[in-house]
Amino acid sequence: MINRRKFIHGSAFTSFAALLANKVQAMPSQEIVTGKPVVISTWDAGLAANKAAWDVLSKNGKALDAVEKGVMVTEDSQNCCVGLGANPDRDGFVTLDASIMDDKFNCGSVAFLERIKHPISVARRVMEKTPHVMLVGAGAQQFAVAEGFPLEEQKLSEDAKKAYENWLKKSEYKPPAINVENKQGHGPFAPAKLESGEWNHDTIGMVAMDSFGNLSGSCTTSGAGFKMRGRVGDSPIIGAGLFVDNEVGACTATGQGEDVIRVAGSHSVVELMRQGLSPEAACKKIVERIVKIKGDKVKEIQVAFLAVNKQGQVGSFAIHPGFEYAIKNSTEEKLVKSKSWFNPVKNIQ
Ligand code: SD4
Repeated sequence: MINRRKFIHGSAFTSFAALLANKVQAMPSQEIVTGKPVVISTWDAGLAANKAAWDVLSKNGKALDAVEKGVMVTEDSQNCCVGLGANPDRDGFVTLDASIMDDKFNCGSVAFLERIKHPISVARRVMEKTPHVMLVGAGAQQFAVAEGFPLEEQKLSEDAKKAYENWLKKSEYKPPAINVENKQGHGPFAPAKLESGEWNHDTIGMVAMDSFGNLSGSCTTSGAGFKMRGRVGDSPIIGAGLFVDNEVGACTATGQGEDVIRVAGSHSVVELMRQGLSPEAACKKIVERIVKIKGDKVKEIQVAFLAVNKQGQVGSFAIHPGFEYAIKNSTEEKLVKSKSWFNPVKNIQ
């Protein structure tokens, strides 16, 4: 169990006022300007996902196809907490959320979907084949099966099984304290350390600009581990976990979905970019809004936004240090550490 002292950063502070006083962002804003096409996605799983997206983008493919193909890699991965092997809800069932949005405000999503391997592709079918934007639960599953998606057996990964058995001992839905020193847990979304030693996350959000300059985005997740049955996060909610306006830019979110939803996070970031803010500045403003709303409780949650604007400028901002994103274009392929509202903390016992 992580010691509470571990997330109190540096000097002692006990109140929200003190928290505000300690807020620092010393780093100069050096946003990455990329050529098109470009793809960016959340966390380190984004590296593999970006490769698949790049296969599409580098052949003058559409951003929409790229963001679907990209996150399918993550949904497929046995070592990942995004797809069917992920942490279950508190009743032991894996329930998945996903959304997709193109350059013409077409969008589709699924939520509380069980036993389907590629929720992102079901979300795309919702967008393309139904008059609706969102299908949930049994209805989403029924639609997926009718569209030819196989109904899989739920098979928790070994890591998820262990985590669930461990959770059952107390059966408490209580976010673990944040340890900003390691891969910086983020409430109930603390990254899982896999047997392989890798860290993993339960969400991937991806936005891309293709060689025609068109934007699209996708977001797919198993949501919060051991959540209440029926809980849906921000990822399938257009405007919260994902938003694309082809005239302005695109944004995706990760972290505590409830806090992303309450500020219509991704939509708010895009609106600020419309007003002229850079992607990083826009992400920062919405993080600050959440920080203000949460007061002292901000210590317990992580939220991060990742955005690209129409000029190919990329930026992100998180509440806590440790959020990273993967970027790929014709000249580079790398993980970038995000700036954050809290300072990076070193050597905390
Ligand atoms: C959710 N935003 O369901 C997702 C979880 C997440 O990294 O992003 N985890 O609230």
